[in-house]
Amino acid sequence: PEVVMMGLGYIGLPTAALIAQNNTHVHGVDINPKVVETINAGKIHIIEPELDLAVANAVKGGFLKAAISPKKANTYLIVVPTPFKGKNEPDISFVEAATKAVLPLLKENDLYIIESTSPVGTTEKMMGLIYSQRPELEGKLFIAYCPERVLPGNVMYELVHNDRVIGGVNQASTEKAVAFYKRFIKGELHKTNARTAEMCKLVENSSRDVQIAFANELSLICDKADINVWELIALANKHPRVNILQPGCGVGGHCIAVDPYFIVSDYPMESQIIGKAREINNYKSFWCAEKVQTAKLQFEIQHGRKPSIAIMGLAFKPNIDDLRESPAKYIAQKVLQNANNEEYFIVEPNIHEHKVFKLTPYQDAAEKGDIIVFLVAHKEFKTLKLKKDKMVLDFCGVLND
Ligand code: SAJ
Repeated sequence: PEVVMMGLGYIGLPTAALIAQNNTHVHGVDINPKVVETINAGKIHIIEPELDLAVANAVKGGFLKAAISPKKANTYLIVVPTPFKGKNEPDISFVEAATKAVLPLLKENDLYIIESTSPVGTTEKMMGLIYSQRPELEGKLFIAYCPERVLPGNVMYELVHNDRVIGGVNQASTEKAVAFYKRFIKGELHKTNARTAEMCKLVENSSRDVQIAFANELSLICDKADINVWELIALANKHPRVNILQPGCGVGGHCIAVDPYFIVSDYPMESQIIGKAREINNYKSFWCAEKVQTAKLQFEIQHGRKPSIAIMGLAFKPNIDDLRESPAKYIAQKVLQNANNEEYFIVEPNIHEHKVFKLTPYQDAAEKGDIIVFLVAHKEFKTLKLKKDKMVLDFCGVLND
């Protein structure tokens, strides 16, 4: 193979398929034998539009093969997860393990690229690790960091068309990495150094988190001030230089709710706003769960009986089936923990079955629930005609569109 892809997850697999589509042999590596088996059968283990066809074609054409260990190649891409450990500390052990696995295979002039979201300094750290084990290669490898910035649900398009930031540990590495990505990517390729590229990825997601926190803070203020926050934001956004995002039931997913901590844990004194934004966005979910509790009591006082409650949406954002790090799921769990013999209907139109939640079709839940709690602005909910006597808690603005 020409390329070894370490990690065949949400980013690694689409990237491997894209490279293979360009008639380049890719050897994909994943520690999970089931994933390897699935891909070699021309199938996929994640849900992403158009990915299934891309992988099926790449495998059928013989350009993509998966295995549990790497092979000799010219270019090595590290695209593995960087989760947390302990108290919001980034854990780069997967990046380290993948690097150790390719270490013995490296030869002069090879290109080694990290794409995984990583704390600042990780690329230099891995360079140190590589050269400590292979001193004869010192200065003879090209080493770079190039983060991805694709939006789940639109990965196959954005992989090709988004601009990319590429930072080498030296000029020659940057140039070599740019030449590599140029073969597959139509977006512009912006050159910088490795540390700036690492920080750039973290800053992009932190910027969005901070902006959402501002919207969420406004939603709390408006709740007290008896002002419709959706109307308020729409009006404020009529200003030519104001562009406020939408409040919701919190921030989820595996990027925006995670990456800011990579800055906060390394620069705790300096990252005041970034840290506070995380707190505000986390608090918003807790606040929503509390609001449901209050609504239940209110209903009981008004009607002299217990309400039934429809929880609308579990995914981490609209129109996807991904529940990872989902604030809606957290709120649903919290509300169910507080259950006191009320009847609950849990809705997630993008999922057929769930091992914990018993799911109800959204129309039934909206019909039967006394209290309707909108957590995710799924498109299905926008067309619902709710009866007048319903008590509605719209935390995601689905009725204000
Ligand atoms: N959200 C709001 N209000 C908004 C927008 C979003 O509450 O106005 C919430 C969503 O409901 C969701 C969370 O924020 O819970 C994150 O959703 P998202 O659509 O903003 O982002 P992700 O996590 O799907 O993808 C992000 C993207 N980053 C940016 O937009 C800066 C994507 O480009 C990155 O590639 C991705 O993170 C990643 O992998 O890092």
